[in-house]
Amino acid sequence: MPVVGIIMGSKSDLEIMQAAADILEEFGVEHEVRVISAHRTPDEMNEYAKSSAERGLKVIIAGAGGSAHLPGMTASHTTLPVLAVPIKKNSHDHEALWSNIKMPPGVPLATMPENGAKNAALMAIEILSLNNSELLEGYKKYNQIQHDKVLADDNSVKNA
Ligand code: RP5
Repeated sequence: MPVVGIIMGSKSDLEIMQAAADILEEFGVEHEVRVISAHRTPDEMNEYAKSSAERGLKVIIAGAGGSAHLPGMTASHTTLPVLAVPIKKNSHDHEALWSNIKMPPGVPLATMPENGAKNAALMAIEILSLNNSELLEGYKKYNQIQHDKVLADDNSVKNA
């Protein structure tokens, strides 16, 4: 049964959002991937968000570009934590980021960096780790590997 829902406004967002699925796969976290558009399929978005907790999801990762209403509107319809990934396809585009961080007080949305699908998945793992010691151990190992790689890189650079 999936515990993380990865949703995106368009299949064209998958090239960015795949990084979230890859991380969850690496950690063995069951997840589902869906294309759900706030504007093109608004009823389906409402239904997805409203049924998410009772279906067993614990966290939702929502990516969208442009006016990027999907993450915020999903957050409005569920008590689950929603992690927004503002999709940025062109170097001058920042509207999705602005849209996601401009939530009104009272409706929280955890907004990741632009195209930050990897961090969204890691944050989902942090949330799930609060009640899952095995996952927490895996996450600590992941951080240790990152740490050791920087030390190895430092060694290789300073001794070059
Ligand atoms: C947004 O509009 C989607 O999240 C996507 O980033 C953007 C463009 O969608 P497509 O025209 O590629 O379907 O709703």
